[in-house]
Amino acid sequence: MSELVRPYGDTTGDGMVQISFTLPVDGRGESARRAEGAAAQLANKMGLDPALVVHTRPMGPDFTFFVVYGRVQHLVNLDEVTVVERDYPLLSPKEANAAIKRALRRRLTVVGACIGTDAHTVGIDAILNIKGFAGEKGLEYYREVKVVNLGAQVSVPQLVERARAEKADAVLVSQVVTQRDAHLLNTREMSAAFREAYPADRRPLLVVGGPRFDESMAGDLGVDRIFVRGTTPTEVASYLVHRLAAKGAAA
Ligand code: B12
Repeated sequence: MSELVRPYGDTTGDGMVQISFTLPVDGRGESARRAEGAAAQLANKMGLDPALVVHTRPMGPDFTFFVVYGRVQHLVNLDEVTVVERDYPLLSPKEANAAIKRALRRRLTVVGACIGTDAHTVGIDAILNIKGFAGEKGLEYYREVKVVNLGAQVSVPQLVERARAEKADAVLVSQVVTQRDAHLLNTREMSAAFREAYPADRRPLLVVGGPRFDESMAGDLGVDRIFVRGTTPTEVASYLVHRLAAKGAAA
């Protein structure tokens, strides 16, 4: 039997949800009621019934931000939920270092960057910098990992060139800004450039990360793995060891 659940607001299974959005309408003074009517209409069309406009905030004369609370009839079938499972074991830094030493007999080189115009370096630094994230040390802490962190706003040609110069085993790219699908466009450009620049069996492992990626899109974007919000350095190090140490051992 499939497992069905409904959203919950006041009482279990009441179907209540809260959404927020902006409309290009004037929400000030005399125009406020019409703006709220517009928000309620949109929410109704999205299937919220009743739809209660609980917050309205005009932003200048041209835009208004709304929060709407309302009931949906939809059910969630938990049996139909698909997620990308972690298919490798989590290793401590000591275990990861030992596996790299055993399999590669040299240090594993990682080149990281934020590409395009993206200047959000906190995410990639959380993974790479020694101070790490969520109580875990970053990859710089790993004795057998050489980290080259190129920082922000790196162009794809610069990234490819540096990856070649460093003989990178893995290239780690961060994309936080998603406006006009910049994260998808930049990632596709990056993966195409690496495919162009390297023979298939010599290409470094391509890893991208950022809070708004869909983990299931790796194949579509031409990368080996996508990491999303909340990723910790241990997960990334363990994945790299899993992929690269296995490859090194086979070579
Ligand atoms: C800090 C910040 C800034 C700082 C960045 C400073 C810096 N050195 O990084 C400054 C002030 C410079 C900034 C500027 C801008 N920002 Co800003 N910024 C933020 C903010 C508040 C936090 C981001 C952050 O640091 N998160 C913490 C880190 C740890 O989380 P993370 O990035 O998700 O990383 C984790 C995972 O995603 C993953 N991960 C990330 N990258 C990678 C890479 C790899 C390889 C791996 C394995 C994992 C991984 O691991 C990390 C740890 O778990 C967010 C809003 C928010 N609350 O998220 C907006 C936000 C990202 N910014 C935004 C915007 C719009 C901008 C500007 C365009 C604003 C403007 N008009 O000027 C500019 C753009 C500048 C540019 N050229 O990129 C928007 C983006 C909207 C969108 N849809 O794209 C956001 C969402 C705010 C918003 N709600 O509007 N910003």
